[in-house]
Amino acid sequence: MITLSGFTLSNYYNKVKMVLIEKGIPFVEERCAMGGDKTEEMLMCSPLGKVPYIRTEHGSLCESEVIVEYLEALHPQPPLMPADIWGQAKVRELVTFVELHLELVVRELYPEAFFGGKVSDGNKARIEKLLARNIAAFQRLAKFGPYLAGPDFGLADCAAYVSLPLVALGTKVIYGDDMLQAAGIDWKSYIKLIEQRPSAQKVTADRKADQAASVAARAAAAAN
Ligand SMILES: N[C@@H](CCC(=O)N[C@@H](CS)C(=O)NCC(=O)O)C(=O)O
Repeated sequence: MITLSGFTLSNYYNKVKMVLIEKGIPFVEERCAMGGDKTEEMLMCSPLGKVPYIRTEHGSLCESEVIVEYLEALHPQPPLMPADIWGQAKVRELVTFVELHLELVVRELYPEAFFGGKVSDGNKARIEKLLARNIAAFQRLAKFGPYLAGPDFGLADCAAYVSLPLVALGTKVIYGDDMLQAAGIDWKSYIKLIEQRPSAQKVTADRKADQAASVAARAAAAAN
């Protein structure tokens, strides 16, 4: 049985969870606290102390894209990658744009956008410029036809479903403008389409439940 470790606020954790559900692979979740101690046991599984990682009968594996490609190879049905090698490469290209050129860039805004921290004005200006360029590039590649890579749902959609809303929300909070929407990317309709899938409904419901529980726990701690 595969154990998925991490927390449901993590987009990368939710991407892997969505793939496990899509493929009907049995798994158990092992929640670790966000910002919790990076124990030696965790670092043995994920040397950068990042989530998600999985534990399997063979050992542990980290990096979400590595994990989902492993799952795809292990359980080819139902396929979340095109059958042809070119199609597979195009999916990887899209995932790289979503994660490396969009999410990883906007991630620098999260401390202020979502966690009550501060991002310097200089960094905000630098990130805005870079994002504008990267969003335009992503727009050239993304098909939305209706799925990210074309007519079939797949791994690119699992990556986009969990990360595009963060790009939109992060930029909206920091710059007052959802940069995806401003560029003409109708990401909300796309997310609605993906949300028809039970896998997306499940990861979102679990994330919201955990968020509500942590808000309640903080309120209770503040009241004491
Ligand atoms: N490239 C990694 C990124 C994972 C990642 O950034 N995870 C975040 C949560 S979304 C994390 O563990 N952050 C904690 C930390 O960096 O200490 C992947 O795809 O798995």
